[in-house]
Amino acid sequence: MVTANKITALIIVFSFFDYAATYKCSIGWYPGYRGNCYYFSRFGATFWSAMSFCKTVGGKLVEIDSYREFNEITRMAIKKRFPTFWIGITDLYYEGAWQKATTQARQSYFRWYSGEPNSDGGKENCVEVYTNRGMTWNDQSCSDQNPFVCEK
Ligand SMILES: [Ca+2]
Ligand SMILES: [Ca+2]
Ligand SMILES: [Ca+2]
Repeated sequence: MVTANKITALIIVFSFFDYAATYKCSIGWYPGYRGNCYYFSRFGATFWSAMSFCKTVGGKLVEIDSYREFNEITRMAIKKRFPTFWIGITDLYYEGAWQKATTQARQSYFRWYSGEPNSDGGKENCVEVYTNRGMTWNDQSCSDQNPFVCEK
């Protein structure tokens, strides 16, 4: 029989795991998908500056591994009122071959806005998220300035 004491003990154990998961991330980072920690920049930067910033703080420009991860970080970006933000996906190395910017693994999950990617002007090689257009993606010039999300 499950007693009230056992239930209390279970609640304490689970609260501890919640606490451990929350505080695994350093100050300013949010816990999320598969135990990762996420940082949301308060400033805009080019794609390459965003990459080096994330590296400097011990992470990488966020790489989207699944809809669940994308959905989690985009909802947080919406709360922070980011109109757009960079994610770590590029086709800089080979036009039309989208890969993760840091690990260079092939990107298999996509969520393009209608008509994208269009490589406008033949020089759009980096991916930004439109938070206000159904959380979809656009290929954009890498020298544009956007807020961004780091992951570690
Ligand atoms: Ca990821
Ligand atoms: Ca391109
Ligand atoms: Ca585009």
